[in-house]
Amino acid sequence: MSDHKIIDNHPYIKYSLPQPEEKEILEKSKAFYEKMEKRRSVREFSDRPIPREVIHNLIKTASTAPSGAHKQPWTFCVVENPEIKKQIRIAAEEEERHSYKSRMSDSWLEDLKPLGTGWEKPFLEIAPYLIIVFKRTYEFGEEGKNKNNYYVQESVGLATGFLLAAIHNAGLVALTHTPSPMNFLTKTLKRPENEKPFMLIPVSYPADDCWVPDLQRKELDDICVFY
Ligand code: IYR
Repeated sequence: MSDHKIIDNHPYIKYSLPQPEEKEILEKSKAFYEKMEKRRSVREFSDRPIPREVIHNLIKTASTAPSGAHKQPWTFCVVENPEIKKQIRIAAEEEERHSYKSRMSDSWLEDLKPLGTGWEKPFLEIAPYLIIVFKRTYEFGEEGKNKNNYYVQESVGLATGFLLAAIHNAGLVALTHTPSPMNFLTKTLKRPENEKPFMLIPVSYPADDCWVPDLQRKELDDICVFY
């Protein structure tokens, strides 16, 4: 029996994963939950180096996410050059200083107090890698005929989620940083016109003495409804 076939002129391959027993599915789902429950957004990073190959694996994992019409509308820019990190820090802090001092509402600033955030972003120079996720709103076509991608926000959000899970699974830490506005990243990284910055994610080992806010996650009853 072949494991390839053609349907409507398009190639298909047989999809079959090893099918575990129900007991194993229960154990696996619990073990993965318990692992992910330990993931935290971290703001205290270490400058300990990480091999590039790790970053390759993390990004390949992110790119396994589903996307609208399988267009994979993302680019992951990885910054390891200290000069570029410095430029990014200066530009991000410039925007963030404005935001914290005058653009964000009082209630927003109040909501952020338990997280201990502020306009200063030293981690942008400390973490060995900054992964900047760009969304590709369209692709350049021939003769100037550009092609729109679909569900770009959803697709890139999913890929970023996969990336965060992969980082945590590897034993590293990350922060979903969204300096606002983010357009300076397009210029600094000389990205083409069809790409817009989506999120900036420093990746590292946690600092030796690393602290995070004591936050609780919602209970299942508060987030899930069965019908
Ligand atoms: N972008 C700012 C502010 C900020 C906003 C939210 I909503 C957060 O959950 C955390 C921070 C910053 O990165 O500091």
